[in-house]
Amino acid sequence: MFSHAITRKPSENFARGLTTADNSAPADYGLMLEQHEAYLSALSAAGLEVIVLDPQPTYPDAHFVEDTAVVTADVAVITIPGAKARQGEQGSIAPVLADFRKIEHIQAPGTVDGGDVLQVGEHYYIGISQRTNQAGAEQLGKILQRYGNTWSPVAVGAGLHLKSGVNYVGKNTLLVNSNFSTQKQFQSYEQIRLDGAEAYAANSLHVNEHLLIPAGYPTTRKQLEPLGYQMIALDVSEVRKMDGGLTCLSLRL
Ligand code: CIR
Repeated sequence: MFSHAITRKPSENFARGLTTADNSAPADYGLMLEQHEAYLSALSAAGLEVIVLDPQPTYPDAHFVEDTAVVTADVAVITIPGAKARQGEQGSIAPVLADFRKIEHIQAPGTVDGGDVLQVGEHYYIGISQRTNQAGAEQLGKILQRYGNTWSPVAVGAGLHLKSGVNYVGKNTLLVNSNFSTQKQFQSYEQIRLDGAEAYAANSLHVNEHLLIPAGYPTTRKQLEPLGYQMIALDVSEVRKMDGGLTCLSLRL
């Protein structure tokens, strides 16, 4: 069970963050704040105490706090995000996490984005992507092993992060889009496979007995219903314009 979530209010210049999306309308700050507030309420509804850090205008992507750390039951590993423009975001996360966990650090030249790290029980899948390099994955894996966990690398061929395409929703089940459904390591799980038009919904967030899902994906919602969780659908249009999703906006602990 998670008891806390660490989040950060988006800064006014959040639309200057990194994106590959082809946005017909630029991301809107007012709407982004509304969507972020709704996200915070959903985390509270899932039983979490929500910590909201101040905006960090120096880093327009800094509200995507998930990328700055990997938190397990015993340790918080502070990352070095893979994108140059984001390196430095992690500095202000470490002291917050130090209140809850022992702290370890990824060292250069290693880079890791938390969005590439998928936890299933005590095993961690670490995506090797444009953001997480081999050195970073190996460092993280070694730290996780020291704390009694296991890990394995997964090549992220498409999409920004590993968790852009696959998430664990409990009950031995992965929510997975076509970028990862045939991945060998994921064949031993039950899979809820998302069709092409709903591929984005793979970035849903399982917290305690709740499932936060992006609004507008009716087929995915139906596929998830048998799991029996309380589902909360959230509009994340402005988050998506900046290549983000529901998992990226918080660190759960
Ligand atoms: C970036 O490109 O780094 C941000 N605009 C989006 C990060 C999304 N984070 C995540 O999926 N964990």
